[in-house]
Amino acid sequence: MKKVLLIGVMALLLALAACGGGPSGGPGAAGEPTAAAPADGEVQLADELSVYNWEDYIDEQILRDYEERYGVRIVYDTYASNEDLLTKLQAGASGYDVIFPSDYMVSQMIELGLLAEIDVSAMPNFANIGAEFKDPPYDPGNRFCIPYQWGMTGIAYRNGRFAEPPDSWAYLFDPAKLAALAPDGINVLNDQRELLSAALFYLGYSPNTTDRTELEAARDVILAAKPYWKTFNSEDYYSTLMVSDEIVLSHAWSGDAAQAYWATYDEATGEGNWLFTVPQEGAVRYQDNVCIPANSKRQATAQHFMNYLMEPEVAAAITNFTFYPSPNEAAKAFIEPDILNNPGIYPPPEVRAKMQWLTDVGDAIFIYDEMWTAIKGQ
Ligand code: N2P
Repeated sequence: MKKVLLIGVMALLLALAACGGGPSGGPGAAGEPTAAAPADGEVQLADELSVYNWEDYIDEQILRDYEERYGVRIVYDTYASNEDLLTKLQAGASGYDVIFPSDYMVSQMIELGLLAEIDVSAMPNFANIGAEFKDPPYDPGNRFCIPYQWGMTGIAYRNGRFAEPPDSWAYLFDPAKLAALAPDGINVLNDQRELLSAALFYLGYSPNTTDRTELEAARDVILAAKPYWKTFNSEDYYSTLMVSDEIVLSHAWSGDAAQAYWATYDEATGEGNWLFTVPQEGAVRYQDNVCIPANSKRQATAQHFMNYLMEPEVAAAITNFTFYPSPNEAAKAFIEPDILNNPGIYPPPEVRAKMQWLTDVGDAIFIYDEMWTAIKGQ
């Protein structure tokens, strides 16, 4: 006991000594070393890098490997939605060096001057990214971001509970269907663009509409269905609601649904408890990205880390853990064949054809915000 205490005191003293007496610690405190200019093609790495990602979106061992290889300590934190990320960045000195916004949010952030320019020509592993994922409309020329992973939004449902796959948004919005399901539990994503777009698809409108009347109709469909929903959760729903059998149906991101499938996989039956379907009315397809906030003080280290994420084995390890498809062509050789051949993870062309990207809706975002406040407030 005494020994433990003593070690504790010593650690505290060492920590204080390291602080040098001044205010320190926390992300963003120290920048990159500037004293000695790095040799050609080499980067002087900072001691620390602050990485801010979606919940359950990387195997944290990948971060530990980077720390070990390069001696950079990674401070890791997670968020639940693009809007939460935006709010953090807009609040000013977040201290984050690496962030993972989706397509439409990248455009919004570029517009708001929140992202630092990157230089993909200084990232040799950018060559591993498939042509289809480069130079996206939301970031022409990849001036700000590299693609990370992509996926689909649809409906996850309990295996054995439905006679037919619930492949319509009616399973989230039609009170006639909801009455029978509600006692067993329904979850929706706590995400304004995602939930409004599900209602917009259901009504036959564009998920990127800027028309107030259409958005009000989507809001009303959501408000009518809300009493039947148990939870709004896009953060840990796969583990706390799906795997633990608290619900039978969830508005879901494809990889999270696949994680629930494998977490409940039963060797004896050869099946998991959760399946995933893309509603026939259409659904969102997203591409998430790796970018650097404009006020990051460790941009060279952040770029070095981004290049690491695009190593074929690293990108494959990310997909093998998250079950989201990788835009990294060279990673395919290292991705589990069960994942590559799973149409719920890598959708076939006819499913892809039904899917749309969310785009920046410009000033109409204020109408979206207003609808969301009405939805969450009641
Ligand atoms: C993973 C979150 C996926 C991000 N839990 C959806 N854009």
